[in-house]
Amino acid sequence: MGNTGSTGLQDGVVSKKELERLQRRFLRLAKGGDLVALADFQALPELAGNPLVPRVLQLADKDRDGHLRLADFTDAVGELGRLYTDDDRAAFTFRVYDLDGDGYVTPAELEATLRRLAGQALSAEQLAEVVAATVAAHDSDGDGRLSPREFRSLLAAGNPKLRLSLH
Ligand SMILES: [Ca+2]
Ligand SMILES: [Ca+2]
Repeated sequence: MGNTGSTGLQDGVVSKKELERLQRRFLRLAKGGDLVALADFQALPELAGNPLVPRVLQLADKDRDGHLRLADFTDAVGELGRLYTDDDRAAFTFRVYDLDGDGYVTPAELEATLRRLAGQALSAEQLAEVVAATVAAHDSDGDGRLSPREFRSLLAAGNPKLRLSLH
């Protein structure tokens, strides 16, 4: 995990230099305008191999029109650059997994993201087992889904498959 593609982002921390490089990239893709389609971004060779990039870009697309403005993009990358502490990173990782943004990570959401991360490495059956076991182990209030606090405990358990890996 984690070695597919390279965004130049390290553990959620982006340097100013990397931000500037990505902004130049953006401007080239925008061809003089201010809008870039998410799909164009995902096709960039340095991002294409990273299974979490589509989701991170989707989070950045606040009005959900499938395009990013330079300001959205700069905000999103800047936010990654401000994930200094484990708490910051855990909160961001939670948002990546909480696909519908309702404040809980359900087994289906966990499965969808792990499917992206695992690719064909796990069969559907194995993946379902991993998800069921993972949720069971960390769902301390027994409601069948993971709250931010329960998700923290999952991240703290250190399953490398679940770490937010952008590099
Ligand atoms: Ca959710
Ligand atoms: Ca729960």
